[in-house]
Amino acid sequence: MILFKMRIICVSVNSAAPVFYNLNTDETIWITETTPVAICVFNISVSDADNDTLTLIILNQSPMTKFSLSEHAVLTIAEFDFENVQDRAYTLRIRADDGSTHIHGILNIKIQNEFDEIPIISGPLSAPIQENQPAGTFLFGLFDVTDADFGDTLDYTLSGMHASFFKIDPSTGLVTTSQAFDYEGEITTFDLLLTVTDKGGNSANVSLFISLSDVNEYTPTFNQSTYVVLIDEDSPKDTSVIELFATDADFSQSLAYSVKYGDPWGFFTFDETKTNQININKCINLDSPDNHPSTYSLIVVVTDDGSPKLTGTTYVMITVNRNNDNAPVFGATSPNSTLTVSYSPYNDY
Ligand SMILES: [Ca+2]
Ligand SMILES: [Ca+2]
Ligand SMILES: [Ca+2]
Ligand SMILES: [Ca+2]
Repeated sequence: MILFKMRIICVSVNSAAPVFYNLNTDETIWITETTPVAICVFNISVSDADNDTLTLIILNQSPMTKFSLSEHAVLTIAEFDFENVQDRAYTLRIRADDGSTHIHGILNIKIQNEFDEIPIISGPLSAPIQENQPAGTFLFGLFDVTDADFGDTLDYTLSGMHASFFKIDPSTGLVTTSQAFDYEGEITTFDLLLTVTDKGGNSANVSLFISLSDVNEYTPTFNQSTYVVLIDEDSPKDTSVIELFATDADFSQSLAYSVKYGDPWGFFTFDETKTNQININKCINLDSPDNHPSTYSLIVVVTDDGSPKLTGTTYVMITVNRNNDNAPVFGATSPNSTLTVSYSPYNDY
């Protein structure tokens, strides 16, 4: 009898490839742009009928490398920014390898916008407005606001000490006056606080400064329509002649005085420092051969510094008091001239 000894060797045959359960077709998931780093955004479900040890790798990812694998977990390794159009969608090609066979799966990761960008307010943050403008006047160019978030909308509000004097359109940010203002009134500058809030609740605020500008509404007026003054002949240069007074109801305007008519000789001028005072500019000698008059009727104007400028007028009547500054002289000197001397006997009896 012949006995055969049979030795049976069992050899494992890798007959089954790995199988993805959630990457069989292109899989798309959404994550927000504010997803932090080192967060698991997807768990790959894969099995192998042979119970082989599987190796998972990301073969490639585009457009940038922002994910890694830790066993079956897809992790973020960088931050995202939806406002960067290159940073809105990723494709990961993933391979599962059991040592002899491998399969591929595609994971699409899309980035979802969030309203995470804070509004930015920029200048000039101040603006002038003329007095007397009606309620509802727009204040253009007061500020600019930008918000980098795609599709964000902004809400505008005003607060602060003088907020009630102005209105702001909550959706456009256009600022208008809620009343007319008087520069000659109590308030000429306004302090406001602008707050801009986006859909994500992010807000920014800045101070706004609005200043009222004067309109030249009032003509400067002298307190007298005519001034009368008497001066001495031969008064020296810079002698004060008269001080004139004018007022202007526009707030804090400067007034300038000048002689418009009546002094072609330039005898009179306004003091350089006390600008409402007329001084002697040139000594007046009534006995000069030029035969200067002893009375002067000056038309004097006062001009404000508004735009356009306004002027007021007054009259200054100046009389020069003749000095008895010439002794009588004997005028006839020829040998044949006759000097007549009269004599009035004093009758004291
Ligand atoms: Ca935003
Ligand atoms: Ca955003
Ligand atoms: Ca005014
Ligand atoms: Ca004025």
